[in-house]
Amino acid sequence: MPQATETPRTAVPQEIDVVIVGAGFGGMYMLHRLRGLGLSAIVFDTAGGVGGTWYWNRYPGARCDVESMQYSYSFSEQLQQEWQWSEVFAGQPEILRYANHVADRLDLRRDMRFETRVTEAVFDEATRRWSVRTDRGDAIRATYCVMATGCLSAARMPDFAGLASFKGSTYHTGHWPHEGVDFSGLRVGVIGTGSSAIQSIPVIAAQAAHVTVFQRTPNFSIPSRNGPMPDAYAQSWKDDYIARRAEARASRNGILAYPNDQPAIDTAEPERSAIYEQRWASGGTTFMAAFNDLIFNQASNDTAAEFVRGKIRQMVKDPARAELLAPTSHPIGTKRICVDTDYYLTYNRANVDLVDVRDAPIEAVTPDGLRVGGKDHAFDAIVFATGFDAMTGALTRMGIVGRGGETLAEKWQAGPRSYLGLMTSGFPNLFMITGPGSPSVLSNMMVSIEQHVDWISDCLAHLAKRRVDCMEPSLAAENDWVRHVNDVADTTLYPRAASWYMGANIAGKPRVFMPYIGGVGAYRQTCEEIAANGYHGFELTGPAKVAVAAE
Ligand code: FAD
Ligand code: N01
Repeated sequence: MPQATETPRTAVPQEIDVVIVGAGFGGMYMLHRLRGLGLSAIVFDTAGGVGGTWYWNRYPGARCDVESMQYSYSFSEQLQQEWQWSEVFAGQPEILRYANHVADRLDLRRDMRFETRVTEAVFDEATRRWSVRTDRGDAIRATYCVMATGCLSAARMPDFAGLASFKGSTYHTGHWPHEGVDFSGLRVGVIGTGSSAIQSIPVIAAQAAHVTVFQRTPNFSIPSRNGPMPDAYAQSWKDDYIARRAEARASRNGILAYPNDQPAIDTAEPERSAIYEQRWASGGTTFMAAFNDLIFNQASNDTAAEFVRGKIRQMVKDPARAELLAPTSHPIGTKRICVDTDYYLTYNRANVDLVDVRDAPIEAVTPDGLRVGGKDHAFDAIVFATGFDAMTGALTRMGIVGRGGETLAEKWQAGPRSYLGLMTSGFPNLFMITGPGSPSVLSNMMVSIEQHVDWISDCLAHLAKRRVDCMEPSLAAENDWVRHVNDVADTTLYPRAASWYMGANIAGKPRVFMPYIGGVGAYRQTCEEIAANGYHGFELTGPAKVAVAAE
């Protein structure tokens, strides 16, 4: 994992309009918009460069599961026309190149400071300013803070006994070495069967001498059907970007999924299976759009789950192994659905083993490998594909202190509370990009990021126009929103899974469904109505101390 170094860098100002934490796609676009408003802003990131997720997650096989033509910025016609994607689903190196291209094109880096962790952000009620400190000794006062810290940026390592004693190498998928890892000739243990594991296992297995996968919960995975980007397909998007982007913004998940507005429960066989077959053949996450009731109705969901289990049984030759890989503990789609290239087929390889750790968990890391159910497994390398303290981890780990000295970690002890996933009461002028309580991880994140950045930018312009410089949601508005987020989640099957959406992957984390499942289109409309209504539910106070050039 790259450490913060003492790289020489341009000095950090002592006073600024906006501090942005995070230089992923959220922080990059936020900086661009703030410049357009004439506000001064600085971005800090622990990483050594831009890209966020795509800077850190360099594990073999890392790639997007939203089509490249859709997983890209839409705010600049020039950008979306000039960039050429080489694959239908872009791999991590290409997405990182894209992020760097955008940073170059918009000249973003001069207002960014890398290898710098924000360690503290404290709101001073007397001056109504945020005091922000970093691990490089920076101390900066800002009117506004924007947390572009990412929903999946706080990597999570299980605290296995004996971890430090292991003689081989350990890797977390979310902090992969930049120079890559050569697994040739090595015995590799992989812990986890989430999206990161499902992408990396086939690639590691093709290189390593032997791979043992430790599976606690099998996941549903759909083939990606990735391939080189057909020129005509890319051009069709470029010719029609305005209309298609608008359609994506108004959709449920920010992706053109061509949803079938027909319930599975009312569809008789063989038509139902034929529809699943079609979706399976075209591949990707849009499988879940095969019918309109899959996330609402258990009996409908069972038909989709059984279809995928049937595919697993067809692909995996050893019937016992196929049963182990076939998920039965949660409705399909209620844990993030995975997308793969040859994942299940990899289990037909002679050099791949699967160990079920559901009932006999991993007991310890030993100097030579892992001990499970009293049995020792020897490895040269262990890959932790064990996920993230999702949605709240980056925020609660930071040392954010609001009114009355209350920390965000304290406020969110029983689960995250926000108004629209954009702000939380008691923490004035602190905005979150894709915060808990917004659609965020349930969507094409590019669509959600752009929507939040645009909303925050318009809001800051509004504050300047109104000559106020302090904004905070009322507790009543926040309570109503939290209730609404929960109510909508409870109409679905999502809360039935022990997922990271529910905080279930972190011991002691409260079980609360964190993202907003009302759909990005409906959510956008709500945000726009609230803004048009004078930012209803927010309290706006104070004299203007910032100047805004343009709206
Ligand atoms: P991030 O990209 O996570 O950036 C946040 C940045 O904040 C990080 O660089 C981090 O270092 C920095 N940071 C956090 N805390 C601090 C601190 N205290 N001090 C300084 N810096 C800090 N989404 C999709 O829509 N489609 C996909 O196919 C998809 N694939 C994914 C694959 C992987 C492997 C992962 C992990 C996530 C994927 N996502 C996907 C979600 C992805 O996180 C978003 O799409 C998007 O990249 C998030 O951008 P962001 O700027 O909000 O956050
Ligand atoms: O993390 P995860 P991830 N012993 O939390 C297991 C996005 N993403 O990095 O399910 C044994 O999903 C854990 O088991 P269980 C996407 O949003 C997208 O894979 O808790 N096992 C699980 O199997 C995704 O959802 C892509 O029982 C242990 C795994 O580790 C999110 O990022 C690619 C364990 C963690 O899975 C996170 O995905 C990659 C233990 N002690 C990521 N602790 C795309 O395809 C944990 N596990 C676009």
